[in-house]
Amino acid sequence: MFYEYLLKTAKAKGSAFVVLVDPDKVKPAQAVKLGAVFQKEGADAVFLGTSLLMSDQINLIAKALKRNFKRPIVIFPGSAYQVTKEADALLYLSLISGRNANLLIEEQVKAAPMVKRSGLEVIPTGYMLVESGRLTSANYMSHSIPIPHDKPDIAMAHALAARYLGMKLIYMDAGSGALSPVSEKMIGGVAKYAGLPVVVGGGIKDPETAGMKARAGAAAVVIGNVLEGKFKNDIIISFARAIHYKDQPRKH
Ligand code: 1GP
Repeated sequence: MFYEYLLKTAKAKGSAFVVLVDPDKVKPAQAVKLGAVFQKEGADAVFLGTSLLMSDQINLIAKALKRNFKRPIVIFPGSAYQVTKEADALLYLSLISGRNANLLIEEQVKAAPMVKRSGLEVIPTGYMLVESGRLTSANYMSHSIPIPHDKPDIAMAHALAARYLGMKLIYMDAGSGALSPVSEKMIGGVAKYAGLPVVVGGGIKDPETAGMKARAGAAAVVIGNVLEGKFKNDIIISFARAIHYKDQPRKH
């Protein structure tokens, strides 16, 4: 199960390294090759999804990825249209930082029967958008105001409310291509205060920054934009090393 796997991986390696694949930005043949690179260079999971799905190939991409990638493929959906049974699990997101009823509950209602039929593992996830220095697709598409980046208390209260509502995971997202990622102070504050595993993503552009987010207390660090178009082995491996900060090779 993905949830237990995530907790175990974070405990053993420091944090899990997740690659975000936008199903609109790769072709199935390329996804087959990417799966091999992710598998070889130490990605712990793939998140598959986007704010606005333009194509209808999410099934094909999930299928293609799993030809070579043997770790979890998890749907990170922008809407109810992004459910595919080809994946292993689904982040059942509720946009708790917003007050848009559509993304708090309506998309979830539309998706529920489909999700039940899919047999996917469902992870109830409190999804928070955090101000990032620019208008991101996630902000625009969600019609919501992000949490101010320098107000960890607001994020902490949201995360605790999510826990009391029964959610199992917090996703703190500055949005894809964010100018500045979520701060370490906010990550650490939320993880401690809510006592839930925290996934962090959005605008993390280099391994050093990724390592800092991992050490701040993130259970998983998500890297998307910066890898797109250059899914090269050496870049992937340096992100993996930085995020797996507990898992360093022993010195002789
Ligand atoms: C966005 O958290 C993800 O939802 C990843 O963001 O594409 O900026 O890495 P990037």
